[in-house]
Amino acid sequence: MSNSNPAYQLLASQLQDGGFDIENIKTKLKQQHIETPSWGYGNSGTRFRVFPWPGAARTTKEKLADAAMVHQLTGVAPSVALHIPWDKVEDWDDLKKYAAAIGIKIGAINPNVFQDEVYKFGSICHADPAVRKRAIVHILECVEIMKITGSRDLSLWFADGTNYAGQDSIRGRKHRMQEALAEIYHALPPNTRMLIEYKFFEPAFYHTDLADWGIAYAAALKLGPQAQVLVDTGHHAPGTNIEHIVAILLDEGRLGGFHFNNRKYADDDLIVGSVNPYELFLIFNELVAAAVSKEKVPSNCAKNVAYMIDQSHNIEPKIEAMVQSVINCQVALAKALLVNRAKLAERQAAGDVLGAHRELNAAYETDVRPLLAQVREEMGLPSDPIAALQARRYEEKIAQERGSASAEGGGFPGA
Ligand code: PSV
Ligand code: MN
Repeated sequence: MSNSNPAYQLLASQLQDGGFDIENIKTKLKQQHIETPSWGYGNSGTRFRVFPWPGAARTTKEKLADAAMVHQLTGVAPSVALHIPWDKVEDWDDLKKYAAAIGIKIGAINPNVFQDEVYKFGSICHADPAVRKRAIVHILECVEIMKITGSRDLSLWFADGTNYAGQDSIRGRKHRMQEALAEIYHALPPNTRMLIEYKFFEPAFYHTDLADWGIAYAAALKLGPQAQVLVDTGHHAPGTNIEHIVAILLDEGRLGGFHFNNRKYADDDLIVGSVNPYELFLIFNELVAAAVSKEKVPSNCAKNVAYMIDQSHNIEPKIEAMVQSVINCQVALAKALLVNRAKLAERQAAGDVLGAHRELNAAYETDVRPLLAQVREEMGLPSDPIAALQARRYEEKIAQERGSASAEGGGFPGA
């Protein structure tokens, strides 16, 4: 284990002087786990155009192979989320074996109840019981898939809502949703979870049935402890204090997971931490604070959070974008681990408003790149995953092998 990097040595000695346990920090960074999404490896686009990407994955196995490459380069992305039916295969056992052979696990299962013609007016909130039934049957099929793949999380997002005042009964739709969720909840195997994702608008423009964390939380509370809230960072109105939501959900024991991405104006799947790295740091700060808290945080909530990326890249090289996303999450966690919590608590207790703020920002302003390079070296990984990706010429190789699939091929066809 070499400590040859002078920048790391300087940082390590500063941290030791500041009372930090550097080995513990490195262990936490080595244990980080970021799940990547299968749909981030296929073609994707906006409502205006899907640009076919050379080498974009065309099949579920190709998506798994790309996810395995991201894991090989970063060491902290050992699982991939699937979207059904986009990733549906005939032989699930075969897919599971293939995943194991290339060193990747199948993670969260995401049902899709938003693309069929029948879902024009919604799925589980639809006024027609036959449409609701169809959505429930599909989600129950996903629960069966989870049993084969060994997935812990059923990740639910509904495009349900209305476009015009008076279009449907808001409370009526709420009751239909709760009834459907209860039926699905009762089919969950033990030790699995239902993650309920909210989104404040789009595709519905007047009201969305699961618009915010309060609605998702109320639904989860009624269902039981296996139901938790999923925070997609892109699904908030500009200005929303996401770290506040994270802190509250953690404290209530109902934060189930994240869909990481970034947006400037509205949900648009930009690389997490690219527009607002400070926000990402503040989110990780709440997670670390809850994990190390001496006060009781219910049911080890912070330790069981599923960290997932939900991004479909349109103009960026897909593997490089995913590696960059994983790195940005590592940077945010590393900085959050460098918050001097004793000093911060001291400043807070003293009512030192700006002193406390500066204490938090001191961690954010630390250059953690030498620390992460050291962690990677100790894990037997390339110290610079992007340089390593480029040196391997993986994206060129898959572009030659796979060519440019049609815009419809194997991915998220865009909003
Ligand atoms: C919806 O915008 C969403 O965030 C949900 O998580 C979907 O499953 C995902 O994007 C892909 O469409
Ligand atoms: Mn999402």
